[in-house]
Amino acid sequence: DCRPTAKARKRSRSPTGNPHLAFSASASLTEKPPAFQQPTQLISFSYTPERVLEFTDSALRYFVDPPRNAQLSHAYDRWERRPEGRARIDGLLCALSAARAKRHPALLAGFGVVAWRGVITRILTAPYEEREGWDLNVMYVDGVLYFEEHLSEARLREKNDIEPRHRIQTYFGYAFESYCTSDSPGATNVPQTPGDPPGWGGDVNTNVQWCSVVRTKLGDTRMVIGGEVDCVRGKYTGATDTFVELKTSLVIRGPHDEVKFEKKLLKFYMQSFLLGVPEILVGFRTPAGQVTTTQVFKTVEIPRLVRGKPHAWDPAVCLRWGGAFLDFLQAHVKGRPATDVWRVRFTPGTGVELRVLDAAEVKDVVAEEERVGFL
Ligand code: 0WD
Ligand code: CA
Repeated sequence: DCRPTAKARKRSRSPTGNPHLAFSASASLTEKPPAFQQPTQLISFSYTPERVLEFTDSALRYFVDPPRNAQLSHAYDRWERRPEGRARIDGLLCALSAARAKRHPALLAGFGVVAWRGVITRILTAPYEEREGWDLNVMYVDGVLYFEEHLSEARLREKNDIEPRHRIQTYFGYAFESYCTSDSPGATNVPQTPGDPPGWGGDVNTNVQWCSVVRTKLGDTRMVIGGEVDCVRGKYTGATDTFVELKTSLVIRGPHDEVKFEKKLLKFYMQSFLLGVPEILVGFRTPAGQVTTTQVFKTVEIPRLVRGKPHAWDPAVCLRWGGAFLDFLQAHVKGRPATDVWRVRFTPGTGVELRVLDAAEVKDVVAEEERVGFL
């Protein structure tokens, strides 16, 4: 049992007096990590080009082999870009009520956590995160923890004002998705606009997304997790076993790059593992955005690739931390009014701190929610 004892919790107050969970509290390496149950899909949905959520698979894409030496800067000037906002949980909640109406209610009972996959990825990879801190809003209603990313106004501005040099790198990832997917199974991509290169799957509109909502379990905690799925291989059956995640990464030129890539694999691994995505295709690109090679990674085999190396990571550490994190939250929010909104702040290398938001801060959260609508 890696839960901190009541005594340990009392001791682990930060200088601010807020409850605090340090990595060291979940660090016992001999303990068996909590089990993670194979995810099964509850429902899927699509965001249209106008960013309208609909319960169809209109945004579902099918995998095709990308052309050789694909150029990822293509059609950058035609990118329909969604402004950076906060990833609100509304869409997921909407999908959850649709699933409730459609599916057997027993499938949806007894949940302890509802969150977007990206949030759970951040939580589980925190023990290895060296640079980027994050904040979450947490609500606890009828025994369920709802997590939502919180970006400060400053972080939001930062994300919207990113340098063109960095913005195009983000675009490279979307362009790779265009080359690797088509809108019907088995179809090859036929260029639509004069000047499009062979295999171009259509211009990038980042409003469009296909999302899958799954049920799973970490230790004793049942979870509902939603996330974007890039495409499926072959036919779509409603199971997660044909899902494919697409990534781009800089070509590996030496041992230093290799270490960087292998550290990055933790995020690739965890992100795909959480939705039950079995396969990740990485396009290795030059700094100017030309794909030189592609490589398929089987998600379950990734941890073995880094095992024993000096910069190795271990998924067991992440799961143990995840279990301790959920226990910590539940211990502190249980019995408190459902109207309370909590803020979790993660500091790299240290751990997390929990505090309850004051009335003005809660008002801000609600106002943001109304301003941004579905994201
Ligand atoms: O607007 C925002 N700040 C964010 C919105 C941040 C993170 C997610 N989201 C949205 C997603 O668009 C989706 O509708 O929340 C929903 C759930 O996403 P998720 O699957 O939980 O997100 P995550 O695992 O963090 O990222 C999955 C994909 C990314 O793929 P790569 O291969 O880069 O990991 O979602 C996309 C991206 O394609 N994505 C975004 N698209 C537009 N704006 C953003 C963003 N800020 N973040 C991730
Ligand atoms: Ca992707």
